[in-house]
This record gives sequence, structure tokens and C-alpha cells, in this order.
Amino acid sequence: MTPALGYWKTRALCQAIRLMLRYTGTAFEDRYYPVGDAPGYDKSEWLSVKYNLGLAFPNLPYYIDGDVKISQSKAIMRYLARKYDLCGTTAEEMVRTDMLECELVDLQNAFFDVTYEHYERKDSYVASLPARMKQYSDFLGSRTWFAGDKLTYVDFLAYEVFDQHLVLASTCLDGFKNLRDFHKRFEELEPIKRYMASPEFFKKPICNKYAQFTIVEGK
Ligand SMILES: N[C@@H](CCC(=O)N[C@@H](CS)C(=O)NCC(=O)O)C(=O)O
Repeated sequence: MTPALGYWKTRALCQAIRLMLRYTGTAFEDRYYPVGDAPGYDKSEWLSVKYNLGLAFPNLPYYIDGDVKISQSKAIMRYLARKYDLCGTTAEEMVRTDMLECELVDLQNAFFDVTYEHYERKDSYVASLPARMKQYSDFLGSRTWFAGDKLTYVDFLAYEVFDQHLVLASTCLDGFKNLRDFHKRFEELEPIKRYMASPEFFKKPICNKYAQFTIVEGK
């Protein structure tokens, strides 16, 4: 049976998973749940199935692959990473992927805190980005990918989190040539390039209709 990926039609927590699925050539059903317009933002299509899918912790995104039913975006990414050899393999690579994943989750949460809840903090958040990005730049150093020579699932997450930040603050990678190069190198991976040129790919919206970022900037 074809695996199914459920989410809103936004990038947010799901796009890195879509990138992994496209990169690995996995056939899957991209199940988009619609959200109604303001002021109600009707989510009934999702809510009517939320507790009937057999998920232990019903949430979006979810991934159903036969008997395997997963929620939590990073658990889905790790599942795919194990399946498609996109994990760190040496002890050093594993430490680097573990640490980077957790850092990126913190950064992603900070991004959603501003875009959904506290848009009034946008300027101070954007001002904090050079210091944050410098740590990622130093961590990557002269490596090709964040774990080292091997492409791993955290590169998909890093690419997506950086790219979402570029929409919020287009200069946030300026001065960090290795991060810019990483971003470009990722986009040049053949299956990723194909996906990004296809009608299935979308660049926006990043956040849902009720996010302040989406309401104010339409992104
Ligand atoms: N930690 C979870 C967070 C999941 C989450 O917050 N999902 C949001 C979308 S970004 C949602 O709308 N979930 C549907 C629901 O709560 O019913 C993950 O990484 O998957």
C-alpha cells in the first residue's frame, strides 16, 4: 500500500519530510487537510479523522506506511533516515546529527513562536539571527554536509529551516558563505532539483492562515 503523509498544505513542519520522500523516490500520497478562512479557520476535515487513524499520538504531520503509523515530524524523519540510509554511521556523525537535529528544533520553535504568536518580536528575532547562524556556520566548517561527507536527514531539516528563515529575513545567511554554499548544494541534488521544478512543489505558504506572518506578509 502506498504510504500516506498527512499535513496542512503548508511547509512548516512537513516540508523537510516531503523533501526526504522526493529525494528517495518514495511513492506516497500527500494528504492535505484544508483550513477554512478567517475568522473560524475550520479544521473539521482533519478533526473528523484525527482520532480514527490509529495514531498513538494523533497529530499533524503523520506518516502511515502499512502497519507503521507515526506522528512527530522528527520521528518520521528518523524512520525515513533508517529506511534509506540517511543516518550518521560513525560515532562522530551520530553525535553531530543528534545535536544538530535538537538545535534545529529549537530554531524552528523560535521561528514559529515569532511567526504564529509574537510577530511584534520579529525585528529583535531577525537581529538575533547573525549570532545564531554563526554557530551553524562554525559547526558546518568546511564539511560538505552537516554530519561530514555523508548526506543525512539533518541536512534536509537544516536546508528547510534555513530556507524558511530566508523568507522571513532574506539576508540572514549573508556573511556565511559555507551556509549559502550548503543551501545551493542541497538544491542542486538532482532529485531535489526535479522536485522543486515540478508542479507538486510549493514555496509558500510556510505557515497556516492564522499565523501572524501569513496574515501580515501573506507568506
Ligand atoms: N512536535 C510535533 C508538533 C506537531 C504540531 O504542532 N502540529 C500542528 C501543525 S504545525 C498541528 O496543527 N497539529 C494538528 C493538531 O494539533 O490536531 C511535531 O514535530 O510533529
